[in-house]
This record gives sequence, C-alpha cells and structure tokens, in this order.
Amino acid sequence: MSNVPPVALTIAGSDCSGGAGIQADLKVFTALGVYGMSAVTCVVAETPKKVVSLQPIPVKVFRDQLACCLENMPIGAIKTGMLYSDSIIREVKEKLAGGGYELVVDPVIVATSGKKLLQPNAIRALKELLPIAKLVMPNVDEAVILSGQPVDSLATLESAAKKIFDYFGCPVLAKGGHLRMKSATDVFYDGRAMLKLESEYIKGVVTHGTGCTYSACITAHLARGKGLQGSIERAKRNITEAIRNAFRFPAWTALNQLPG
Ligand code: PXL
Repeated sequence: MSNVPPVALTIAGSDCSGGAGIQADLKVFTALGVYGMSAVTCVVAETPKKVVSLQPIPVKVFRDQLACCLENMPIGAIKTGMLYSDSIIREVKEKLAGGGYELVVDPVIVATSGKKLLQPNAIRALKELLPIAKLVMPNVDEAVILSGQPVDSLATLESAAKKIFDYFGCPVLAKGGHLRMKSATDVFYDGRAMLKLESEYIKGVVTHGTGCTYSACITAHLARGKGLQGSIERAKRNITEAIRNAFRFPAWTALNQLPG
C-alpha cells in the first residue's frame, strides 16, 4: 500500500525561539498535512524581541543538506526564507534552476526586530534568484528594495508589484500589512491580473514569524496541488486566523511590539 504524503522543503534560518524560520515552517507543514524537510542556512539565537547572535552554516554543510533533501524525494514545493549570504543564494539557484520546482521566495532582508538577516552584498544574488521562482512575496520594505520605488499606499504597493514582475518575471504577492491601514491588504500580480487580498488588520499581537508562516502556508498548499492562486487565497485565510489566535506568552506580550 502506498503511504506517500505531499512533501515540502524549507530553506531558511533556525529561530531557536520557535516562532519564525525553519521551526515555524515545519510546524505549518505538519499542521497542513505536509511532510516537511529543511536545509538550514544560519543558526539564529533570538527571541521575538532581539537577535542575540547569528552563525551562518558553512556552505559545504548547507550544500550537503540540500543535496540530501533533493535526492529522490517527491518534493511538491520549496520555500526560501532567510538565506543570509550570496554564497548560499548562489548555491540554491544552481541546485534548483531547471529542476521544475514550485519555488516560493520570501525575500527576507530584515527581521521585525530590525536586525539584518541578509548581508547587504547578497541583494544582487537574491534578485538573480527571482527569475526561477513561482512566487516572490515581499513586505513593504522589501518591495521598496526590489522595485526601487517608495511604497506608502495601496496604489504604490500595486505599482511596486508590477515593477517587480517586470524586472524579474516572477509572480508577486506584495504584503501590505506594514502599511497600517484599516485592513491588511496584500496585492498579487502575475502579469495578467492584479488581485487584492483583504483581511482585517489585527492590532496588539506579536507578529514575529508572520511572514515565514504565511509563505510556509502557501508552500504547503502548493505541495498539496492547490495551484498558485488557490494556495495564496487559502494561505491568506490561514495567516489571518494565525494572527487572530496568536499565542500570548507573557515573555512575548511584554514586548508591546505593536501598539494599539
Ligand atoms: O521573519 C523573518 C525571519 C526569518 N528567518 C529567521 C528569523 C526571522 C525573524 O526573526 O529569525 C530565522
């Protein structure tokens, strides 16, 4: 009897505090019925409040993890999160290009706490990875960097999404949560349609790991064969519920990260 579940792979950093990175991704995969694998890029000692230290994984060790994950496994979808260095990003591109993978790129550049999670000289390599992606999903700050234009409204978020698609040729989900509007509206553009995905803006919760969780949801739904638009729509509902039901550990809520 066959017992083969859908499979997804996350290529990301380790967040020891369990809310972001590899840990968040693997929890999401399990919650959505997908077998998760991981290739760790970096080990980050952190809490939702602060990054204490960050240790990149040697490129050879990263390469070996990726090779093991790709070897003969029926991978339905892959996501990248924190990649950190241009050598890791070039390794990812070399191994995934031409493989026909459904690749979701969360272009992690800065943590919510403000710490840089991508070396400044790696932005170029990150941009070179985008043409092989099925989806790139920048937040507002990342959309500014990738599009080269200011973003301060829904209209400018839409024009940034269009530019990113034109520059890199991959569909874009530009996340508007940081615009602090009444609703948390994301925009999706794939060269044809510009879709708005709207949800209530939920105030006063710790949002550390939200981006990781959102992209992991999309990856899991892709692995389950839901298609790009179907996966994004399902994931938007999942992430809204996850934020609404965010765990309130006393040590974290003391953060008062988001006023309101
Ligand atoms: O949310 C961005 C992010 C990605 N990856 C790792 C992180 C964080 C944020 O802290 O720690 C490992």
